[in-house]
Amino acid sequence: MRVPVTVYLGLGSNLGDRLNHLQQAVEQLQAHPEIRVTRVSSIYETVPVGPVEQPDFLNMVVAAETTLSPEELLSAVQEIEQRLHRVRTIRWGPRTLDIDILLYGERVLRQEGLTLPHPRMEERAFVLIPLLEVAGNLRIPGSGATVQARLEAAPDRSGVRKTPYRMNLTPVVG
Ligand code: X6L
Ligand code: MG
Ligand code: MG
Repeated sequence: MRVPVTVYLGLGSNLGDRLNHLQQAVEQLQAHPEIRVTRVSSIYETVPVGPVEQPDFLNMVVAAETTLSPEELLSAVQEIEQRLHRVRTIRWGPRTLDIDILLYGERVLRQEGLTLPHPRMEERAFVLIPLLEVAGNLRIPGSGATVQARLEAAPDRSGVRKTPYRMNLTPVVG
């Protein structure tokens, strides 16, 4: 039996029915037999960061426990992205659903296709603001910085606005 690990996932959508995409994503994560969603952040509307001009995002963070390995978790979230019709065209371009593994327990990993902690999370308010809600005093593995400290230095803070949208976490018995 594998010991469950606490993971944090960053979710984003900026195409189509963005809220529905996030809701479907959380439901599909929860439906996975080896993933238990434990906390969901508020939902934020965020100005796009990066080199591509694109629509505003909805972003949120979920905390979960999983017995999947990092690689297995990556496959699971990529399957969910595919089911939500993610099409990979422009790098860093618009997408129906993006699920990033931000943190996998205390693990620091540099593999092709999977870097942990997520390589850009420490400078992105659209990740750090919702992460702070679900992981208050956490220190980021590797750097040892707190989420709060990184947030104070994040350049895109003014582009992150809390929405009144709320994810319903349907409890799973068992
Ligand atoms: C130079 C080159 C400067 C690349 C910045 C920035 C690359 C952001 C990738 C960059 C660069 C990213 C989201 C987003 C994206 C999102 C919001 C990325 C991946 N995803 N903006 N931009 N929310 N607000 O989820 O983060 S593209
Ligand atoms: Mg992303
Ligand atoms: Mg991604």
